[in-house]
Amino acid sequence: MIHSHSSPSFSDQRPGTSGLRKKVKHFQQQHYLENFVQSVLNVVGPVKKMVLGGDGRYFNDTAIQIILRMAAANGVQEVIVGQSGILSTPAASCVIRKYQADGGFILSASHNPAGPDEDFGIKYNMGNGGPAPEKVTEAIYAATTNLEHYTLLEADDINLNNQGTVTLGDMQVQIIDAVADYAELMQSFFDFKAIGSLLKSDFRMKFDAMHAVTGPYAKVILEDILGAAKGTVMNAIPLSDFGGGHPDPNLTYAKELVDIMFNENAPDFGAASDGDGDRNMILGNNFFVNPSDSLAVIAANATCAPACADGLKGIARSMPTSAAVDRVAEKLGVECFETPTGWKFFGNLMDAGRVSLCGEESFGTGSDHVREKDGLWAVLFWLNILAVRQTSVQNIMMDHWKEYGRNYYSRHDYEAVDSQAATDLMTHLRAQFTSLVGQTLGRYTVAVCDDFSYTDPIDQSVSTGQGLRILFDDGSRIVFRLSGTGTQGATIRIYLESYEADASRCNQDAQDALSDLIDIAMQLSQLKERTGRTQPTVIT
Ligand code: VG1
Ligand code: CO
Repeated sequence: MIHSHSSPSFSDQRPGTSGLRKKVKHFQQQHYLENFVQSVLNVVGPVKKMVLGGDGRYFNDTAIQIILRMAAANGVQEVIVGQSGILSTPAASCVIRKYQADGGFILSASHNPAGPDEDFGIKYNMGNGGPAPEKVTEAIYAATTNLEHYTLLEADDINLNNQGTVTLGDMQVQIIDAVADYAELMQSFFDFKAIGSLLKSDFRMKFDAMHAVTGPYAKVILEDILGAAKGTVMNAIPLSDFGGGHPDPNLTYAKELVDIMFNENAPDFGAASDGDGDRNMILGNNFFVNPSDSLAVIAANATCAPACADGLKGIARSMPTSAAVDRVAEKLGVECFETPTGWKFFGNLMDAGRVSLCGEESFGTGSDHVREKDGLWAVLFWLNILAVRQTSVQNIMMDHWKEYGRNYYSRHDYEAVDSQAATDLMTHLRAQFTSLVGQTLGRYTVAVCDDFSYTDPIDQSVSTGQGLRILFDDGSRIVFRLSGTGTQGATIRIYLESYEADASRCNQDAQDALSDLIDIAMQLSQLKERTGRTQPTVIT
């Protein structure tokens, strides 16, 4: 029986950079999840066929059953669910596209910790497999603030542990293998024969799944299909609290892997992915590849992968991502786009056939094989390059800098700072913009200061307020942004970049090379005084 419930409507359901993220306890408030889901269905509907899955974090099971009952009450005819309710974000994108669904719900708070006292998240992806664009998320937000009722089918939970088709009211629920379609797509993209030979040679690799969703995907693809040694994938069993960890593949939170890779007897290649499987970190033997450089290396070596044998259509990067890839695009003679932060801004460019490779400095890389960034895909791309070039990760990076010069790059994150202090810091920076232009700070002269805004070249939609930029006349820059994915206080991100053309000066430590810019950023923002912080929480 279908029941209509009145909903109190909520004022805090505006999706951020990637969906709605809140503490689990917040999501557990009566009607909270339902209010959001009904608003989505009202805005994007009618949805006939949809995909549903999540990263397996705490509350995934409960949320899936609620969404299924709501889908059944809202005229959805078929839902494709990953077995046990699991789908990595890139796999969900793959499945939406493959089965030509109208869209899908992805349940994840990505790299944020999980558990009863931690984070949960939900987002809606469109029929192209990509995150809903800003105009849709804004319409959803408007709907959440004045929803009056939602409908739900009264029914028992359904068992999602076995593959097959079951019915819920008039709706079909197809439970699929969460890994198979994605693994097939990877096989069609890369040279599995070459990668397999590499992995079966004396080449050693470690992949850290961080007890999150990529465990089963990595085991099947790396160990079962490609023949990497058993145990190559560590922390492979997904846990609802990610083992108490912070599933963010960076030098701070992927410490276990970092310790293995920065060691005397380190393997040749190390990689990690995040909670929902869309991020990647690439490490060599005692060597870290900055994500912006990783994007540039993939672009420069793209033809190593059979799917890119004919070259790239074009490249896009988010604004804070370093311009290393721009140099590659220029050399290749392809278009290069600079978009705001968040994968939703790449969808139109990919759909229009303008770009085939996209990336963000936040450990996100992907292509038009799906419409999400894709962690394992990036790892396989590196393996494919290593298999073709038969040299080390470090050598590949050094060769790249020799050819293109190096964009020294770092991001400093100050997590969970007081929200008011963070807003005031941004206001303080903005207030200096006019007087800063033309000023010389140490060896840098300010050329432009602005608040980044973007006009989508395909549909002309405009996004403003995407980050404060201080651009120097030699191409160096400092960018300040407030995170749109955190759930506690505010996170201030400072992005620092400078360019070095001289190959003999490309081997410095990034923090040393950027130390003057770091000082300037501290002075201009008064960060220490305003937040009481003396050190970043995470340095990339
Ligand atoms: C962060 C990253 C951004 C990324 C987003 C979602 O956003 O900076 O590049 O697209 O997370 O990634 P923000 O607003 O906190 O800076 V995922 O893997 O969390 O969904
Ligand atoms: Co993620």
